[in-house]
Amino acid sequence: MENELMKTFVSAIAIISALLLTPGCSPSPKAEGNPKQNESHSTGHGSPSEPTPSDSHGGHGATPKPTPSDSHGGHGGEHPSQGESSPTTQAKLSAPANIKPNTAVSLAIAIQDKAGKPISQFETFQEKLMHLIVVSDDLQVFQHLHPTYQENGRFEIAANFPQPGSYTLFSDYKPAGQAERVSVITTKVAGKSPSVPTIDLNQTKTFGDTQVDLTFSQPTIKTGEETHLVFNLQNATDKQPIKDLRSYLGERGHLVIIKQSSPLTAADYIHAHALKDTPAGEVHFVTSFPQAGKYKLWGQFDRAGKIVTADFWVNVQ
Ligand SMILES: [Cu+2]
Repeated sequence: MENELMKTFVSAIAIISALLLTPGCSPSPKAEGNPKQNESHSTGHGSPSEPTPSDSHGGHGATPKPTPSDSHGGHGGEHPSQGESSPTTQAKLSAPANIKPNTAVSLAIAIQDKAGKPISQFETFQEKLMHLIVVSDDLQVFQHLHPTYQENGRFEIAANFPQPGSYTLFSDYKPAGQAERVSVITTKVAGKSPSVPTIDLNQTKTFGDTQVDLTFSQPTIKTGEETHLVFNLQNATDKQPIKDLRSYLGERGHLVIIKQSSPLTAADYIHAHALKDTPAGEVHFVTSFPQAGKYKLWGQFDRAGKIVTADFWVNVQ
């Protein structure tokens, strides 16, 4: 079955496009090319593009091991290792032409320079060569995958899209000797997307055996302000701090934040790193939010080998 699917790659390029980006460094980070190239896969929501931030981008990688005094997650140009003037890589997705919900599909992602030449050397960061965050455009579906590197710039991964509608894939990688990049690719899954559920701003939720309380350093989060986010993890049953937290991809936890937006772009994506040396059962992150709006957060933690994904919404003013 996989082979069959692979064969369809040739005729079935789901999209393209890609961009960029070195946070904060691109003269026009929002990418040329997206909307029109994706036209045939557009969502049908007909939403006009939002104005996009030209000056800041979800923060990556400049400082992989933030310390408590380190404002990370970064926005706004404090990226010492990201001074490239032309962040010019792109990701191209090959996927079956007609993806059905809840069906395994093989995806291939080709990383190229702007001229279409494969980039073939990558560096490992957070234990992987590529981190792929897949979200449905309504932000209800979230997956964190690690495609396998083949050769010649090509990564492969088996995916499964649980609901119909449009999806955005944030591929996060680090070409050898260069800054971490995030390229955005999109695809569409056959069928009508479910209606958008209401946004739940509750800060205490239970995920399986784990109750998670999310607290922020400020009562009201404002655009551009450094914000501490604390995930307090307890056993759902006895409300005691969990004692089985393990390192996940080299850190106490991972946090992906995406701004509700249409279309989603790399500027809407923030990957924050956990602070070290925080109390048992607590995982802390520091970031800032580049624009006002609604953001969805997914904190991921390893409890004795099992990944807990804790999602929340937050309003930023
Ligand atoms: Cu990852």
